[in-house]
Amino acid sequence: MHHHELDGFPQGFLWGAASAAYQAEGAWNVDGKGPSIWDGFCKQPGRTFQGSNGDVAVDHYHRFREDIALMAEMGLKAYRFSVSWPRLYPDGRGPLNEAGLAFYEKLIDTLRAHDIEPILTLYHWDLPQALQDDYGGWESRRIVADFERYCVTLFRRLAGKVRFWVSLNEQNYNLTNAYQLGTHPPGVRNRKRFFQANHHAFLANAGAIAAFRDLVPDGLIGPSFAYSPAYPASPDPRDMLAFENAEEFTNHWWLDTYCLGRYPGAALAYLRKTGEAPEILPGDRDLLAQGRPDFIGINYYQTLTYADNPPDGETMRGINTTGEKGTTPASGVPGLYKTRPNPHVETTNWDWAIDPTGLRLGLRRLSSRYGLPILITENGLGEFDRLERGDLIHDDYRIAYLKDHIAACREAITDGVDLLGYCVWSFTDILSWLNGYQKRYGLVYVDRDERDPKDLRRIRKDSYFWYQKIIKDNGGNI
Ligand code: BGP
Repeated sequence: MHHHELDGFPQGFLWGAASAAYQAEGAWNVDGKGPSIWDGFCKQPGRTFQGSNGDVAVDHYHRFREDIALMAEMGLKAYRFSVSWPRLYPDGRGPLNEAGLAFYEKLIDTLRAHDIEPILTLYHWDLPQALQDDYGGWESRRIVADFERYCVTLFRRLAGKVRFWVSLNEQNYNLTNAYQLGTHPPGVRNRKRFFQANHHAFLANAGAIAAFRDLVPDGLIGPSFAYSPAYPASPDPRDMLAFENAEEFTNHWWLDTYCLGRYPGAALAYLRKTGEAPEILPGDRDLLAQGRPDFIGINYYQTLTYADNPPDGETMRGINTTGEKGTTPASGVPGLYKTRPNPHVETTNWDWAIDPTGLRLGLRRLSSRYGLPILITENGLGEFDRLERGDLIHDDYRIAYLKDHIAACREAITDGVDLLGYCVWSFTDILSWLNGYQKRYGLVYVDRDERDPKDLRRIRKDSYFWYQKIIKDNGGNI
């Protein structure tokens, strides 16, 4: 639909920016923190771009006051960050490490002192290594109780200070990489194990949300989903079927379970036939039903376009981690679907489709299907940036990307979507898990590269000043 006049952004709209503990904090072994599965994984040869890791990252742990001062100057309304589980529980369980919690209390108090709303992510992939070693991490049901205990500690201690909570970040993307592609720790490639680990993550998510209801009655909680709305490559019925398969296996598998408490039927039936379906025990369904969130968090970067894939067709392939444009192979599940480039949209240097309309239609699909408010917990552009003489970064490509996506949000709001806020990924440049430091997302440049942390100086990009103005006008000029 073409609107003649657009609604404005609501009062109190959360204009935010986001980060994650492992990608920003550094201080990987400081103040009693235990190792996470990423601390070890990044140091295995060949795992990440040029062997980059988050030992130092952008040293947010020690520089958070400086970073928050930059947020305050920008007028940022919300900052999304994640808590590192092994900072609080070095062994995943056992006694609480008070020094770890104290860091987040200071961070939150500093944000609050500047009227910046904290959005706290409970889990952004940095599982305590001890739990991986003890019982295989997400592959064991024992994780459900340990995760709940960790979350309850945070609920009890921070209930009065934090209103917005994100449970699991990108369970779909993280566990697909961890158990299908083998590209995130623990580096497994086995679909049966994938669906079982993923089932435990659903139970953990629901258990945390159930506990939240008692302990943080005034708060709002939801998962963040890596949402790539699906397109069919053509109206050929075979491609249409592939598109439906992709929607069900890559989107509804998670979103239906979070929001409706059950797996989508055709996908579950298929997996029962292939022997890959998760084991669902009595009681699981009741627990899942208690996990209905207050909002759907989405991390939106791109749409994906799907075509028919015969039983001997393309298999799952990893992403482009070099920034050499055009090097991403087709990827798929034999017999279900495969990806195909969309000739109607531009791509980034990492081959991600640039598709603001995809954000609008994705917001509409979710809003209509689930009837929940939506919080955009991540959206942004990873690109090479150039630091020019005089400390200037002219990232007009990032401004164009953000502008078009914020405009799509406004269209979606006019379409009737209840949108709570929009977080740019990321506030400062940070580590990109597999892509090193050269794939930059920040509104603030950080002077470091893959091997050399240099002086980690913070420099405002052009996009920083642009977003400052958007916030000031409450998006009015978009
Ligand atoms: C999401 C993650 C983020 C972030 C972002 C950008 O998948 O939640 O942690 O990294 O994507 O992705 P990348 O760094 O791979 O470009």
